[in-house]
Amino acid sequence: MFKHTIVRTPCSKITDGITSAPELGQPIYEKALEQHAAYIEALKSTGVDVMVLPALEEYPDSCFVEDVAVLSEKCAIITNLGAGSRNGETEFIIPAIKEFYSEDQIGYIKEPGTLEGGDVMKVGDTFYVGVSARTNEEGIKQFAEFFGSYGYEVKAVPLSDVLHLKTGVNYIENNKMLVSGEFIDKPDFDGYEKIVVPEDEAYGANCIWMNGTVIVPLGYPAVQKAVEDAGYKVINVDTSEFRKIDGGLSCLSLRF
Ligand code: CIR
Repeated sequence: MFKHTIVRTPCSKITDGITSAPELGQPIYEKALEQHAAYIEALKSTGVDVMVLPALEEYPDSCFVEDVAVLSEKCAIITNLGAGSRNGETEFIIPAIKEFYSEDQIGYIKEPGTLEGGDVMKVGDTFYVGVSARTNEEGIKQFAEFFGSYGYEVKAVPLSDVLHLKTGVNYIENNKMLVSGEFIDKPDFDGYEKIVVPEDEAYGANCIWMNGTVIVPLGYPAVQKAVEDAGYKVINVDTSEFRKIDGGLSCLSLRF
């Protein structure tokens, strides 16, 4: 069960966030703020507290706080972002992490290693880590050394078609996973009960399990039905403005 979450308020420069889909247009800042506020309420309704960090105007993508750290029951790691323009974001998460973890429980990914939290999917005591355009082998090696020393297992999963691992595969507990695109047939996930997300709802694969409830992005009816049929209570949050810059539900928080 999760007790805590950390989020960061979107900044007005969110309009300049990195995107692979410029055809969707720029996010509308005011709407992003409204959607972010609704996201916070959805998190709270699942029984967690929410630490809300202030906007960082110099970093357009800084509301995607999932990428700057990976948190677990026993330890935490501060990442080293593969996206150059986002690189300075990590220093602003450290004080927040230190409120929950002692100095010796915190590790750091260092150059030439890169790793982004969106590439890390926790399944019990196992971490699957995507080898992506943002996360390299050296980053995963450092990650595995650190989390390995706390008894966690780390498995690398190469990916090619999407930004991050969790863009296309998300664990919703009870041995169930939402999978889309290149992850549908990946042998790494053979032992799990796969909920296959149709191609036209691929963005909807990025759902988050929160203490028995699954938060599903608004507007993905096939995903929603599949998650409900799997026995979960569903809450919807509209993420249309974050989608325009490749962000989804998981990217917007750290959950631990
Ligand atoms: C980026 O390209 O870094 C942002 N525009 C989107 C980050 C999404 N984060 C995530 O999937 N964890």
